[in-house]
Amino acid sequence: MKPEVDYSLYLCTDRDLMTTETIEESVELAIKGGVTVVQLREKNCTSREFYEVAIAVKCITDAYEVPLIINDRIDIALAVKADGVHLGQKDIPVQAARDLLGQDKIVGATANTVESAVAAWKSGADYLGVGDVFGTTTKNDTKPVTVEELKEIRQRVQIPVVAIGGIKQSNVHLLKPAGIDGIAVISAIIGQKDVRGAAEAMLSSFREA
Ligand code: TZP
Ligand code: MG
Repeated sequence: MKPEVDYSLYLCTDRDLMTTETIEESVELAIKGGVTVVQLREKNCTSREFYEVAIAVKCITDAYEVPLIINDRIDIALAVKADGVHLGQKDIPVQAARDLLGQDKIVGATANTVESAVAAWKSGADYLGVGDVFGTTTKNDTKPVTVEELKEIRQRVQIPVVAIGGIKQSNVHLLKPAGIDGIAVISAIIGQKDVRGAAEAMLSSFREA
């Protein structure tokens, strides 16, 4: 069965920015602070390391019954029995991932235009990550998406839409007109000294908005 997912506070990990010894510690603190879904995002490690970190993180997400999504890698998602994968525009197509993973896994897709959002939805994506909404310093090759475009995407697809890119406590309220389902955050949670407190603050800012 595909899990019911609350996308309100979607954490993406980043080992380069983390303030704890291990990713597992950061993930546990973030979940205690209210993170509702975790994406393991590993850009600079071997497949073996990715697999091992995924196993370790899955112990935490399972203990708190929070869904675990693997960025980019269907093989790792299958190997560790994660809840799903997240695919960018340069990763394997949503339909191909669905064929490999089946109906019980979550397939998320990145979109930064109305056209790519509608296409991903029609190909069977379960949710969309849309951004870069506020200008991030965490990822280089992002394309800007305005709050207006975000709102249009939200209205045009019938799957949850999560905004991403430079989202901080101070700008969450600006997303309100878009009516989105959640916010995806890296640095404003993972990069903070008080990971748990940062997650709590982000969740309450999103809920207030
Ligand atoms: N995709 C679009 S922006 C981004 C990704 C992965 C990075 C978001 O990181 P941060 O630190 O929350 O701006
Ligand atoms: Mg990717």
